[in-house]
Amino acid sequence: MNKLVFATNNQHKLSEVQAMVGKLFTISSLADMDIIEDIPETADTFEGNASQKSAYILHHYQLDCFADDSGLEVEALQNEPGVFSARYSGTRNMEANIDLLLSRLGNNMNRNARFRTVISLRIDGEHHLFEGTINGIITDERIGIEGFGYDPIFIPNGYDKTFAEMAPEEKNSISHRAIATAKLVSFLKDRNNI
Ligand code: ITT
Repeated sequence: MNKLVFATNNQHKLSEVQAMVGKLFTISSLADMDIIEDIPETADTFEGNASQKSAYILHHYQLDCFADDSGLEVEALQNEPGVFSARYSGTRNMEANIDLLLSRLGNNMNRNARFRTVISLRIDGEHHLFEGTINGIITDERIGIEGFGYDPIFIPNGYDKTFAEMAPEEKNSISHRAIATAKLVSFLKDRNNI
């Protein structure tokens, strides 16, 4: 069994990625490795933050690993919340983060948005980046209870339901994280001849 360390404290991300890589790889989170500190995320891009998280774990713990930085970009809000998605309202409270986003967007007719993920992989002294994007629109109110984060207010293009109305398998087959993770897995399979 191939083991990989996913430098995240977000249990939802961990479950999504483990479901996507299935039996090919076993993913360990930071908690599984007894790493409990808050890892700095001070860059102003997803690429920068993902790279910062993976570099931190490599340099402090000498562990090959990957990290994901992700978030929601809303066109009419000049791509906010972006890298501030987890703490848009100044706290990690998702109720407050969604309330703030919906109130800033107000009745704006432009509801275009996209979720983006960048995965940074550190392996054998090399650094590789994998990106995934999904376009959609922001709803007027929350719909659905599945998923996490901004899922209740995001309808991907081509669908008539939010990510939070989808079963995990459905979201995991189309999401930004699914796209980036598929690139990561394909890279690792090629490299390991599996
Ligand atoms: P780690 O840094 O420990 O991985 P985090 O939750 O802080 O966990 P990020 O810094 O990447 O992760 O912030 C991403 C935020 O963007 C996340 O907390 C959600 O609010 C939102 N987000 C990311 N992916 C999402 C998804 O698939 N569905 C809904 N919201 C998502």
